[in-house]
Amino acid sequence: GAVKSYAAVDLGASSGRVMVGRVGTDSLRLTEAHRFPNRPVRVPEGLRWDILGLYRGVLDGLRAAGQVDSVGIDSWAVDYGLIDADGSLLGNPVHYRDARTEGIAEKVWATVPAPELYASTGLQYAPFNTLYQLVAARSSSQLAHAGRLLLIPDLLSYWLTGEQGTELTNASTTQLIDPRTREWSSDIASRLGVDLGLFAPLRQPGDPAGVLRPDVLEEIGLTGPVPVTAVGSHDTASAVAAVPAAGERFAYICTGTWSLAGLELAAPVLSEESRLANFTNELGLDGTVRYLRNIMGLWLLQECVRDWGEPELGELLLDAAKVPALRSVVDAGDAAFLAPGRMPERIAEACRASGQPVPASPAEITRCILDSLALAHRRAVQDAQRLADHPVDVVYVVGGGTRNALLCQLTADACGLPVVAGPTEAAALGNVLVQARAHGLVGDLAGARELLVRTQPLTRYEPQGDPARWREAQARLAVG
Ligand code: ADP
Ligand code: LRH
Repeated sequence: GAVKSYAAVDLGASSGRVMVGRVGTDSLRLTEAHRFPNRPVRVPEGLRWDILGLYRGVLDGLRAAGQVDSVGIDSWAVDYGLIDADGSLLGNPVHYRDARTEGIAEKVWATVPAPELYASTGLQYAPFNTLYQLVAARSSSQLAHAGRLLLIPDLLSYWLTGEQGTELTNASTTQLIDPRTREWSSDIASRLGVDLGLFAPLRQPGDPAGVLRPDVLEEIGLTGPVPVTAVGSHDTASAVAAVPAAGERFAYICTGTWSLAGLELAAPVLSEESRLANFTNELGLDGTVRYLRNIMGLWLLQECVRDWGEPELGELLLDAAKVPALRSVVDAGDAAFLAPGRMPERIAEACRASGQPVPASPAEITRCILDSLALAHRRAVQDAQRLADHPVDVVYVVGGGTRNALLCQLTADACGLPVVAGPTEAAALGNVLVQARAHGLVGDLAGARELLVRTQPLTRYEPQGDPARWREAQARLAVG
């Protein structure tokens, strides 16, 4: 049958890439057209995304991708650009690791108590949820001059097409969507002084999102019309869509800058117990809910590697594999690790504070990070099953962390479950599959996942070692 080509723009917090997916009725091949670093910039007023640099990377990538049947865009969640009445971007988008949201949650909870906010929006507490960012910016002159707010993928889509929309999966990370109705939560917005009129109309994954503008086509050397298709524009929504699972008895961990660990459910879990366990209910494809916990993820290692002057990752991981297991662990779910800078010292300090041996060498610190991530994966997978009453037999690991065999094996050991690792570029594949579906090339989510199982290389890790060691390590943190 016919093979179609789709460009997937996937912007992660550490790198952006433009991938090309070639999809036929029984084939799926993904190749990288262009990859570029995503390096935020600290200016006097705070930490900002280099959005123009990213847009340049997208254009370069689309040029390298060549003629495609459609383009889809996904990125990290929660952040946005503000647009004025003339259609121009007002300032550089603020980075979710910026300090402006410190202390804001308490202000919000004084108006809408935290339990009520959770019951209405299903989102875990994270200081960077768009809602808190908007409350933090309430009296800023940029917000006063803004006519429109576009989430990052929607902003890039607007620059490429001239059309504005708000894609649903990413909108669900604003904390302004009700996960039961999958519509705006106007009551929460009005009580907190957020003008929902700032948002462009909601779009569903698979909806058309315009065509590349003539000047864009000219700049990247393509012939129009090239449609842009809304995908699961939250990178984690796209990554979960590309979890190569069958049936329902599975957990997933999307590992990259973050580890997002949890379940795919048919309905949100909004219990008080779930809130206290800090599980979120983000919206996925086809009416699904992504019930998961944010874990600091490989950010911890990225920041250490930056501090150490960028040593070769492969060698560092080989050395870490030789360090004895579980000597010291930190709470990889702790928001204390959110801000950039001084990461090796912060990890050492956390070990000292909980009365454990203090890791010193890069190999020891790396080992501590990987053990701690595996431990946090275990806890999230266990808690999610209990809170959602949804047992699993297998854990799927997708994203950049699948290239870290030690992390995958430790995750299997800690969870006491087999881990199936791959695909590495899950978000881009989920992005491509939604485009292919919109054009009738693949069936439902289950059909798309079958295609992944048939076409993508996957690695299986069986659990090894004594699970009691992980229980003991967990107990150290609970005491510390
Ligand atoms: P994001 O989308 O959040 O930017 P990725 O999914 O691209 O993140 O994952 C990036 C992470 O993948 C890196 O921080 C690194 O830890 C891991 N990684 C990338 N390449 C390798 C490699 N060759 N070996 C081991 N780990 C790797
Ligand atoms: C991962 C991710 C995650 C969000 C965070 C802000 O890239 O989208 O799902 O919580 O970035």
